[in-house]
Amino acid sequence: MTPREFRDLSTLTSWHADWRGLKVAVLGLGVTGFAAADTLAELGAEVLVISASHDEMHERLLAVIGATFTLAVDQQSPPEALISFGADLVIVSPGFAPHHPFVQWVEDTGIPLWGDVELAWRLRDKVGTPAEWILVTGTNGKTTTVQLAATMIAAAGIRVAPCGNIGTPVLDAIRDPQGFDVLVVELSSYQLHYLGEIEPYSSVCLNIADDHLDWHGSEGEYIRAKAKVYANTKVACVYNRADPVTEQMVRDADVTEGARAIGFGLDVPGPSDLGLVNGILIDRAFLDERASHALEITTLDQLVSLGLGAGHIVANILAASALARSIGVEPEVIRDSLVTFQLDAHRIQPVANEAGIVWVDDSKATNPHAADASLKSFDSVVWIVGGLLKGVDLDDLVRAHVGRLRAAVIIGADRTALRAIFARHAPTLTVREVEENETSDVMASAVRLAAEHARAGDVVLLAPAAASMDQFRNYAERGAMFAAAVREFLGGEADGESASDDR
Ligand code: UMA
Repeated sequence: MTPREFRDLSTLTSWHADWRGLKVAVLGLGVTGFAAADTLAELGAEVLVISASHDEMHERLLAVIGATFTLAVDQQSPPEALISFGADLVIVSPGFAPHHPFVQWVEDTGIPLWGDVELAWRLRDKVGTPAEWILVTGTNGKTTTVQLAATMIAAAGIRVAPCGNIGTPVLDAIRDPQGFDVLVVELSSYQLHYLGEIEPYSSVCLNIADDHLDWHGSEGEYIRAKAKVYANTKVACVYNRADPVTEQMVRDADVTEGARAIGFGLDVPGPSDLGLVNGILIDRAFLDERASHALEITTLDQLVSLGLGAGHIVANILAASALARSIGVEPEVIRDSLVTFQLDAHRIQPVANEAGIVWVDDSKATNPHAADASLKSFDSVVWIVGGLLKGVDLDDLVRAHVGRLRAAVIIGADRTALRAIFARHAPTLTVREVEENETSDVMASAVRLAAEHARAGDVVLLAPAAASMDQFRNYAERGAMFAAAVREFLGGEADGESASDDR
């Protein structure tokens, strides 16, 4: 077979380039796939969208914008529609793993394959001067840090949009009619895997722990993907002093000449760092006399009074401050912006406080690293745990926290592994299980079992260390069902307002 000749895509680096007639296959019809198809159709490309699921609204809209849709429920091999389309380019949604048969076929065939973030980077000059991009990744705390950084930057009067894995595709942000000065882009390891060459203004990898090993195939691949966040950074590569892997990533990164490495952490900062001294959050990076001076951002007392005092949240605030400082936001502006900042729901959120027992929804703790931060915040815990473990091991987590556990309640699919882990590291602990087939009322049963063991002074903590999709639509639904079950169980007396915010 003669190898196919592909169209030269090297000139397609601008919204104003000629994209007309380009044949583009888009894999996936979720928010990413639709944003990609919509953008490319607007640019005059010929678009074919292929996806396993069938969202009627998106499918109808595809017809309106003139794109073609093929439903491919069987994903063992590429559909005929994709093979015969003769694509010049394929845009892949982040949910498609690298070993997915369609992705493999595209790579074997040699068709250029981009993620949506690379496409957005090429098209970022649609409106006025392109925005600077600040990139945020890490195993945990990405969304909170993106929201914090965007809040701090907006408080300085800069037009800024949070986007990416947080929920708004970057392609939607770059097509905003007014345009932005800065985009704070949350990138998942999936998006980073498919990322081509981009030049961020500043970037951070908050932390690294095992997650998504099924998707990436190995820990090494996961870390390699995350490390791409620092490539070509122009101003500040922000890393976590408590996580040497992130520092090594910065050392190994090929950055733009002049970019600086900036550490953040809960300990005393050195020059070029942000950190804590005697309960004060300090910047020793973004001032000329950093060898001898420091700038005060805020105090731990103030953060505690705002409900932002948990260690991992303070670390996120320091990382976000480093990003905001890198773009020139003043420390006082950062401090003031925190006063109105609210953490999203399902992130270590107290939902009830009754008879001395605090019920806390940290459904967002979808991996052991997040559950570790959550468990660390409390002394005596009845722990609701389990779901889809994503190939990740919970041995260390259980071993580390057995001392603070009053009891554990197992939910979700991957229970055999969990049972064995508790037997190994906590043989005397009371471990209860919600029956696996009890899918309609998992949380009602979990709450009832937890209440049997919780005593005054305890926290009943939903921090499952696992993904939710075996029993719930997503972590938000899991958290909402937990909160509803708690209220139901407590007889409708407790509500979010009356909940204690002690962490
Ligand atoms: N699909 C297939 N085959 C596959 C995978 C997906 O056909 O093997 C199809 C589905 O049928 C569906 C579409 O692709 O039609 C879904 O695409 P997607 O899974 O890439 O999801 P999107 O709706 O495009 O949302 C994605 C991110 N989802 C994932 O990475 C799984 C969203 O992050 C992100 O907000 C959005 O892009 C905008 O950037 C969600 C997430 O769970 C919140 N992220 C993971 C995490 O945070 O841990 C990585």
